[in-house]
Amino acid sequence: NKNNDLIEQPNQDTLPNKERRKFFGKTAAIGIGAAVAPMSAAMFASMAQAKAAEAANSPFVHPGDLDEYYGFWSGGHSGEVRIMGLPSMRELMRIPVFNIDSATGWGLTNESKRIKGDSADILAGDSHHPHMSMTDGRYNGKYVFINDKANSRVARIRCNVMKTDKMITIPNVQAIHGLRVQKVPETKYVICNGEFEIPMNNDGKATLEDVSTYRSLFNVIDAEKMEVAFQVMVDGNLDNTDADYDGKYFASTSYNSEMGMTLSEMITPERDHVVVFNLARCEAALKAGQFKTYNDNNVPVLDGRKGSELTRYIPVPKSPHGLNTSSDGKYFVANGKLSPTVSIIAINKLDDLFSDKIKPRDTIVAEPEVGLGPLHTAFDNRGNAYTTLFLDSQIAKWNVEDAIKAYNGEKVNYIRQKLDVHYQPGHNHTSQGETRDADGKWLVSLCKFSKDRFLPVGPLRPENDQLIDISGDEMKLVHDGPTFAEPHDCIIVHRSKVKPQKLWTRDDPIFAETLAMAEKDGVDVMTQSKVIRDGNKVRVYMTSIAPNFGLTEFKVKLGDEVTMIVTNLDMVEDVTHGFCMTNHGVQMEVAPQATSSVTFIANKPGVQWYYCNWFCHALHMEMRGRMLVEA
Ligand code: CUK
Ligand code: CUA
Repeated sequence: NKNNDLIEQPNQDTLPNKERRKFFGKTAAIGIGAAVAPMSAAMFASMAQAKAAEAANSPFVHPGDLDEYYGFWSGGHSGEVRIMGLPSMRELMRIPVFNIDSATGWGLTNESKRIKGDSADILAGDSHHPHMSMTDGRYNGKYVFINDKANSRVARIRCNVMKTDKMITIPNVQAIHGLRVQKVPETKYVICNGEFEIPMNNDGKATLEDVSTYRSLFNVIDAEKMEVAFQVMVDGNLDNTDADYDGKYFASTSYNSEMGMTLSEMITPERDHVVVFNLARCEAALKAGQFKTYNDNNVPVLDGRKGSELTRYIPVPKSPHGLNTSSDGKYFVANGKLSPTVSIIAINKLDDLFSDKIKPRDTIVAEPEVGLGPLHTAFDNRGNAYTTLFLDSQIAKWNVEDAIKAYNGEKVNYIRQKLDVHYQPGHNHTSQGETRDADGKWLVSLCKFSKDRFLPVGPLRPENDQLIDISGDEMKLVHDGPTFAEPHDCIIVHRSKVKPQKLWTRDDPIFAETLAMAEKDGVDVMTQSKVIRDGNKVRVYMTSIAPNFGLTEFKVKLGDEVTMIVTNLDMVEDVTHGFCMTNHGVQMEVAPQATSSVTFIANKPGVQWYYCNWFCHALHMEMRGRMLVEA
């Protein structure tokens, strides 16, 4: 289309488009060559006008242009993580984590089952809090960690391939909820909260009605090894958490300090607390062997209950929820939920608190009233905080230093603006706002209800992820984004921090074990397609290069256990193949230069066709073959 070529012409100079053009191949090359007709003055003028009309911090990302930020969104009880482009709010990719995924075969392939490990049989999850690894308080683009509240798990996504590469079930706890990373000096630890209190031990032998043995644990995970380094037993349950910018303290909210078992019991006390954990003291206690183990596992559990040297309990109004560290590193902010306030804890007072020079409440430097139902707070780089008000369906923008002045009796209005959002926001997040690189450009409000904002789609509605421009004095709502159940939290990472590979490298650990098996079978998967029989186990090694599978047929016996090992030899970006064995519930993705494998029972006699289910070539439909099953 000539017109399109003309309109896109000014973009040809930008590298990403050039690269993409190359990869479109012939058609695009002809297109560029043919676009010799100069643009008319009128066309330039109208484009210039359109550009000028767009705000300085424009939410518009034109076709062919790339977003400035990666967003990592949790998928809630869909169990996944999603990659969004910001500010376009285009969904770029889904990363299956705790769920099973029909397209990629996550949860079906041998590689994904190995990564899921002891929970390979669990096919559901509830992911809430995605957070990227950091170096010196800045995103380092290496990993994104995510919790599974439903099955007490923590997983890691490796950002060079954007796939889940580790998953662990946390012992001694139920429902891993709040999760963050150590920010400084680097993400040595991932921290997360066990939310639901359970008996210690939870072996069914104690009197289960006796709640005095119920505990909630704070969990500290070695980020590289993905093993629990230690746990800390606390009083009360735990909800959300965050780390400081000094590498010294972690803080968690507790909404049920009284260990109530019913809703009314849980909201009785006037005050709950924030628990602050002293990392150096915890590590010293661990080294000194001052821990116990429970439930027949050997994970060290430190005692951080009231009176312990490892922790301090700071009373705050009842049922706090979100816990957010300000991007200047000065404050922990606990969000009131049932109280219209947020509690600001000065991090530079925590040394004195731990050396008992001051009382817990002396660390509170302000408790501003922000509105009804404050859940989470985000920060810009100009001293402002943005708190979601679940009940008011608003974002309250307030100034932190002014709130502190008001707490000290000065007559200042710390509230800058309240913006209606649609509706009932849970988390919000600013661009790079949980790091030193907070840039004060964008805020996302993850609204739990969309109600009338979209075409009705039946009783179940999408959520509404709203994009808000915060670069000026006033917050401006610029985009409504329907999303499927249920993003709880997100992070917004500048694209310069993330460098994904375009092809798999053959030495990737995700399929290393599969290649080791091939080597044992004497098969070079890059050059050979071969059937290895081992009793009633059959391993079928097969190459794929568009539009051919290395085998057009292979023979097995009814009841054989068949493992398909498919290697994609294509070196061309984006040419992913798939493997699907019809009528066997087996399918998987095989991206360029990857090896994937899946095991199933050949339980149907006769001819069973397999085919490539990722559209890869003009002859994609013909990319298929037969499994001949002899009865
Ligand atoms: S929680 Cu869902 S809105 Cu799991 Cu971070 Cu607050
Ligand atoms: Cu290979 Cu479709």
